[in-house]
Amino acid sequence: MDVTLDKIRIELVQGDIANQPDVEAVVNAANAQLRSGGGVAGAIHRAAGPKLAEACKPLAPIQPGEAVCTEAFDLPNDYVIHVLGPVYGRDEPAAALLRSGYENALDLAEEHEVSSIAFPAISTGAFGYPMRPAAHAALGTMLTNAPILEHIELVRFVLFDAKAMSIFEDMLAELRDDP
Ligand code: AR6
Repeated sequence: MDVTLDKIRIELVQGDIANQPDVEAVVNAANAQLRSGGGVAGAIHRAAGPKLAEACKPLAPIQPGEAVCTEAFDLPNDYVIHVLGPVYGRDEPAAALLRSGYENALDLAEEHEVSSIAFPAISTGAFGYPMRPAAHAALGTMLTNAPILEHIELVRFVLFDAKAMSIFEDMLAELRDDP
């Protein structure tokens, strides 16, 4: 599914965030120490190689809602933007922190004059954020920011399974019709 809003194309695809060769920046659902781990962070660090962990070391730790940018090393992208999402039920206010994470990633991408960026569904795995409100925060932040983006033309959400994909599709349709 894709939708164009204020000249920004929003794409929803099912797949692997570590295998998106046609976007300039990929977003990592990071941990505070910016180390490898399970889920997205594991896939990104494995594909990028050990230099990514080295590049991350001096930037850690980060706080929920923050984002930092590194090179992408062996990944087929130019940049990795590492976002620490909120742990659901612990880091509050959860929705505002999740939105800040997405917004800070967009700001960094704009600073680096990136035209295409791919996001995973931040916080919805190990951090336990329910998919529907997470999709609302993720897509809502894109819709709010679309009019002020200068360089970004494509925002892709890479969803891991069919359930997440269908929740994001429903949410995008809802927000498009009634922003
Ligand atoms: N590509 C796209 N989406 C994926 C992939 C992938 N390769 N792998 C998992 N997902 P998570 P979080 C989905 O746990 O909740 C890590 O261990 C997954 O199904 O990666 O922000 C870090 O080290 C889920 O919907 O991120 C942190 O400690 C979503 O991506 C912690 O987990 C996010 O799952 C971060 O937790």
